[in-house]
Amino acid sequence: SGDITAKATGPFVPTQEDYQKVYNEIARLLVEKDDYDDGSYGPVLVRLAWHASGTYDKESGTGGSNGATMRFAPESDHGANAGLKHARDFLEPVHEKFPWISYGDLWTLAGVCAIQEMQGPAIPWRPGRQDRDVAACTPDGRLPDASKGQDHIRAIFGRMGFDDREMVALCGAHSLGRAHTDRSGYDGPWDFSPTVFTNEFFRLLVDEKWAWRKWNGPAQYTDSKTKTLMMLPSDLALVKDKEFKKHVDRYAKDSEVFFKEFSDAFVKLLELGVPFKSEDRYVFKTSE
Ligand code: ZEM
Repeated sequence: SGDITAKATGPFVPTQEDYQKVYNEIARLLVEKDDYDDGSYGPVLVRLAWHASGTYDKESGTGGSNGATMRFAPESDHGANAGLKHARDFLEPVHEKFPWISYGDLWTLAGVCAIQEMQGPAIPWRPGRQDRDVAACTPDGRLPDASKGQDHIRAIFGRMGFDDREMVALCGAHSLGRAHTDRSGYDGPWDFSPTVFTNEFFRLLVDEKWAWRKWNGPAQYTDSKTKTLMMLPSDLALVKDKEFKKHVDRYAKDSEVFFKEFSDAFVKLLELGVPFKSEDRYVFKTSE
């Protein structure tokens, strides 16, 4: 009888189908909770997945999405993470419904779900992150500073193990969402469809005239035509730097190439520093 008991209460091993259920629940909540920003929590979920992962340091092997240490101060209070509580709180009911999933897996899966539901590319994903405690929090300063240029971008993303092409592709996520004065101090969206994943960020970078915005906030650019869009100094660095600009031009011209190269780089980002047991990745079904 001991055997039978062990079988009945043995550890729950989730399957792809179980993770698809988590995906579906996040997708459902994205539709249900539309009273936020431009009508979607999608962009801030993408930013949560990115900031959870982008702390990775390839030399020491520390940081990354394994551990989900942004649950704790001091990491939750790092300036770069201002506002991400909205994303973490949005996902809390999902964790209550599926308590077997680690926060690291939940946050990265939510980033994948948000991108796919906002009409972006498929992002193959695999589970395996384990939550760690406050001692694993990373030091402040590992995420990029928007007031800086190409050298800083190369230093920060180089530390994670990315090359120029991947850095530019990843920054294309700025087709989503907006900046908030009460978070980063910056203000406004990058394009006219902040809840749809497109290559518009690159197209606008190349096609529009960007001038310093005249205001009391931090130095940022505004488009000369409508004065409703914005670019960060770090965004403009992508067209000021010759090597970066090559990729900006490629992505501005060809949305398919951008989608493919973004997906590859985002898969890599979400997996930095995670000791996976399986090679198999899941491609989740997007909702209708
Ligand atoms: Zn962002 N990002 N980012 N980014 N980001 C903001 C917003 C968003 C930088 C940055 O300083 C800022 C990547 C790269 C870089 C998103 C995704 C990704 C904001 C505005 C700033 C200041 C925050 C606010 O006020 O709410 C810098 C300097 C970057 C590199 C040089 C990469 C890589 C991303 C994902 C792959 C997203 C989706 C947002 C919008 C968030 C929202 O709440 O709407």
